[in-house]
Amino acid sequence: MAGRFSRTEIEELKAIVERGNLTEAAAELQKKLESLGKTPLDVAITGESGAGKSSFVNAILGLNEDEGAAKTGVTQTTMEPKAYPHPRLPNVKIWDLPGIGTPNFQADKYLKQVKFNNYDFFIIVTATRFTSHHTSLAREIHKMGKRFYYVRSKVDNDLRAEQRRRNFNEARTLQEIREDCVENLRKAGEASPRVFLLSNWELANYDFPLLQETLEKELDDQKRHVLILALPNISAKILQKKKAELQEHIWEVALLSCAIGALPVPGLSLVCDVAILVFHMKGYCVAFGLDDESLTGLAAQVDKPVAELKSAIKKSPLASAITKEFVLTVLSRSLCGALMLVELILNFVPGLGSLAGGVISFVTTRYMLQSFLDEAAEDAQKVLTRALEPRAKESI
Ligand SMILES: Nc1nc2c(ncn2[C@@H]2O[C@H](COP(=O)(O)OP(=O)(O)OP(=O)(O)O)[C@@H](O)[C@H]2O)c(=O)[nH]1
Ligand SMILES: [Mg+2]
Repeated sequence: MAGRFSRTEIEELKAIVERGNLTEAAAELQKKLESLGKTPLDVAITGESGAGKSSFVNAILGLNEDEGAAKTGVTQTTMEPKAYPHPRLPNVKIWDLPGIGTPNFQADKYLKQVKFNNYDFFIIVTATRFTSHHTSLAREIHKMGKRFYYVRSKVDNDLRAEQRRRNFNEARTLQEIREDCVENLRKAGEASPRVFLLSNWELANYDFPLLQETLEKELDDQKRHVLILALPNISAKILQKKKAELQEHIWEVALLSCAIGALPVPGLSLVCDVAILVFHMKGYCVAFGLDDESLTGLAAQVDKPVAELKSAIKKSPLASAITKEFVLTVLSRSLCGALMLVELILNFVPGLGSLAGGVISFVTTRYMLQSFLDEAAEDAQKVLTRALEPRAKESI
């Protein structure tokens, strides 16, 4: 709820105004928020040739086979890892590593060659069975103090083949594949194997959500934040996660705005720092795929006209339309609601009165970002629903 203040928020607000040195507080908050947005995340995808590494890179980044995507179906001969930056978050890179299939494969040499230290974690992919190449690689990765995850790709193929059988049961087939993988891994020397089954064509299904949750649990706070924002917008659950993650940082942005707003800087907007709002609102749109590039990519993926997806957007503008002028217009509309909250908080914490400028900034920023986040999340869900709807001719 936009109008409610938590105890922590009020305590932080009091602390920041009581500390007195607002320039320092603003600089500190600015640094914290900037480093959060710029934290690098480097994910290495490895496995034998044809396992579906390049397809996984494209699926995770939401790239289509045309511009910027990793080439699939072609045999790689190079030993150079290739970086695929996230199309909108340049600090996130997925690395397509060379195949590991050569008969004289040596895990330690391979890891040196691909500069293992550059990656936050490794995903080891197979489309068939796991062998000693995979496990020796995993052991070396572990020795280097890094994490790895085993992925079994192309399960859509396996399910399709099994569907022809009379007693087909999807859950049972998946369980059989999982048990088979675990057994291969045990035989190849892995003591406690954990395998994620997925299809690069249907990332929202099978074990990808579980892999994603596991990664979130095992990454530190900053990297988790970056990972969540970089995830492809393929399910309602991912959209909710993004919303919660962005929401968690609203009050920090508002505190920054408070510290700036309380400073007697001539010429600075009295109500709040508009540039901060522009920056974060644009960020929300990009995270939710409410920008031209993401919508065009999604339209190509689901084979629908981009205008059809755009028509599902009801409330928020696209990232490119968020300008200072746009924010000022919304501000003048929201000011009444925000000022009522200012009054509420000033009555609630009387000592804050002396810093009315900062408090107004805090409340207005928080109010604006919260309302915008709610609307952008709602629109993103509408776009997703529209993208996943069966096409008109199919529903006849
Ligand atoms: N059905 C199905 N096919 C897939 C999947 N992932 C990849 N493929 C297909 O498998 C083939 C190999 O995929 P790539 O992504 O090129 O494999 P790679 O591991 O990058 O191969 P190299 O670059 O040779 O090392 C391509 O024809 C893909 O279209 C999947 O999840 N399901
Ligand atoms: Mg490849």
